[in-house]
Amino acid sequence: MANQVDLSPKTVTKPKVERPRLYKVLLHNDDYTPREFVVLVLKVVFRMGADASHRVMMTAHRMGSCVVVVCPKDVAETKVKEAMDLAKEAEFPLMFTAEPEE
Ligand code: TYC
Repeated sequence: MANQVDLSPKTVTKPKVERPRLYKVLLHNDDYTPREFVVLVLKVVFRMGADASHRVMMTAHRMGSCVVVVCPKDVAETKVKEAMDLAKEAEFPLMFTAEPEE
C-alpha cells in the first residue's frame, strides 16, 4: 500500500571529517647569507619578533635547519615564495622549504 512505503534510511553514512594536512616551513643554513639578513626575512615575512627570529636563525645556523612555522599548505607555500624572493633579490642563497607535517 502507498501509505506503507518504508522511508527509513537504507545506509548509515559515517561523517568523514578530516583535518587539512598541515605543512612546516623549514629554514636551511648556508655559509653565505648574513645572519642579520636571515633575521630580517623572519621578521618581515613571518612577522616574528626580534628574540624569536634570532633564536630560529641561530638554531638553523647550528643544527642545519629549523622549523619556522606550521600552517596550512597554501600559507606555507606563499611564505616560502616571499622569503625566497627577498633572498634572490638580495642575491643570497638563503633557502626555505615547505613539507607536510608527519
Ligand atoms: N650560516 C650563516 C653565516 O654564518 C648564517 C645563516 C644562519 C644562514 C641561518 C642561513 O638559515 C640560516 N653567515
